[in-house]
Amino acid sequence: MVNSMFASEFQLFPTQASSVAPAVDLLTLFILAVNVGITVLVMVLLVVFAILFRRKSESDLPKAIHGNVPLEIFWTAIPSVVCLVMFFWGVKVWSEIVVAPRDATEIYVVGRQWMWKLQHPGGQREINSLHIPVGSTFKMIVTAEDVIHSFSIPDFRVKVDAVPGRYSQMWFTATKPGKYHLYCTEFCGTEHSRMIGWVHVMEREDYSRWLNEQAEGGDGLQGRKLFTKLQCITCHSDANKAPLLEEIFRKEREIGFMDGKPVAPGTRVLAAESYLRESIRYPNAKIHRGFSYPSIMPVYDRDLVSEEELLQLITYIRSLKQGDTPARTEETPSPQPTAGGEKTFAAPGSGNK
Ligand code: HEC
Ligand SMILES: [Cu+2]
Repeated sequence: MVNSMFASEFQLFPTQASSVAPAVDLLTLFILAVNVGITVLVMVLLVVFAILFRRKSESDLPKAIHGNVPLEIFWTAIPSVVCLVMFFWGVKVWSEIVVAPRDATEIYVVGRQWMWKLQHPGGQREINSLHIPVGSTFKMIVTAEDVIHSFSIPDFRVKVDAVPGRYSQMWFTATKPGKYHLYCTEFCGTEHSRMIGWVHVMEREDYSRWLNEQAEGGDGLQGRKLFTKLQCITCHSDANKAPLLEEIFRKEREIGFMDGKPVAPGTRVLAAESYLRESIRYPNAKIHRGFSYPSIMPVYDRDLVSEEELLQLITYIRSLKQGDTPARTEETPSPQPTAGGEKTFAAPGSGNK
């Protein structure tokens, strides 16, 4: 909320605008109090002792001391206890911040030089701004297109690194309507300092209005277009060629190969965002059971599919209901059985031309 440099708005602490903010502040204040307390104590004793035990005459020689066990135990035990309190308290607050509640609404965040791109589950997209309603829980799934960035909202006391090739998470529940700063807090190049934006926390009615205004196009739709454009459809519309992707999100998928090696029957992985991402970027990392290694699926690297498009594809796959796979538009090569009995297929366009 601190929007100007006027002294009247000067705040020692940022506004507490999320559900975790009070807990974070309390811990911070505790650590600060301990630090200030110890510093003051040491300084005062320094002066007092310098006066009390100063050398009073030339012949004044201090008594030699060879250790003091009780004293040493005392000054080891007390700081250890204080540090352990900080540690366990820190772990408690940290684990609250890290583990998102299950009912959180997911928002995808992509950082790139030098902007934040955000996508709502309904497909609404924003750049350098985030609109959310007060009182609802949101989970950010954060990644980066190019270099490491860091997504930070100080008034919410949350921050997470945006790392290329990885989905990091964080969550928050905004508690006060208002406008809050959004920063990149990892130096990411010349215009790093401009990689900023606003989080608009709105009353529920305002938020629904905003959502409706924004709902054109949408990510699912973009994803669906890509699904055809990138030829995913040529394989993924026929269960004999490739697994159907209907309703696979957050389901357990049985795999046959991992990193090129066969795995025991019944080995399953959860088809969450990272699995879908990996399946598209590195099809050979895990092969769906019943399909051969290496996968016939092309590697969709960064030149073919940007991080943003990848998220649109994932949004589309998430939304794909039973029987929803669009009809194939192109002829595709037919399956060629191999000696092992497993099916292999030619890549689209390579066999029938
Ligand atoms: C040449 C055919 C082909 C094309 C084109 C293709 N795939 Fe695949 N895909 C497969 C096959 C075969 C598998 C199963 C073997 C494996 O896991 O790699 C697969 C697996 C997957 C999986 C994992 C599914 C699961 O159940 O574990 C996902 C997700 C996926 N593909 C998405 C896509 C997307 C998105 C595209 C387009 C950008 C695409 N595929 C293009 C053939 C294809
Ligand atoms: Cu950045």
